[in-house]
Amino acid sequence: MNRILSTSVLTLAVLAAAACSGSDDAADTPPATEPPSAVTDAAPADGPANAPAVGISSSRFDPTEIAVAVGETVTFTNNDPFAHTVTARDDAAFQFDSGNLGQDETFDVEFAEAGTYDYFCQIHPTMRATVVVG
Ligand SMILES: [Cu+2]
Repeated sequence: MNRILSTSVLTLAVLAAAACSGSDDAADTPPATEPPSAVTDAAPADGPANAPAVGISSSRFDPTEIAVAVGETVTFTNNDPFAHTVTARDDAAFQFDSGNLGQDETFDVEFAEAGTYDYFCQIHPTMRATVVVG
């Protein structure tokens, strides 16, 4: 009785070893090569000319500082549903004033000389920003 049982156990052990050796082959399979990475850095189509522009949204000039070359024209656009101005005056090196700009109205200023030009909104004097030319 004991002898028969131990023979059966040995047989099972041999079968198990054979099964293990079969699965070893699968482990040796080289990893799949990675697919070529997709090109994801394509730049979006260029918008209209790369002209310097400042938007006005939520009572803020955006950007609050913009750098342009001498002779460039900056276009200011009011995106708020209420009026703002784009104003530099009094002791400013270069004075300009848009007057009240309604929603979606624009105001262009050509900066012909190098310098740093601070401007503000007359209606909301805490709105301030700067154009750096040069
Ligand atoms: Cu304003």
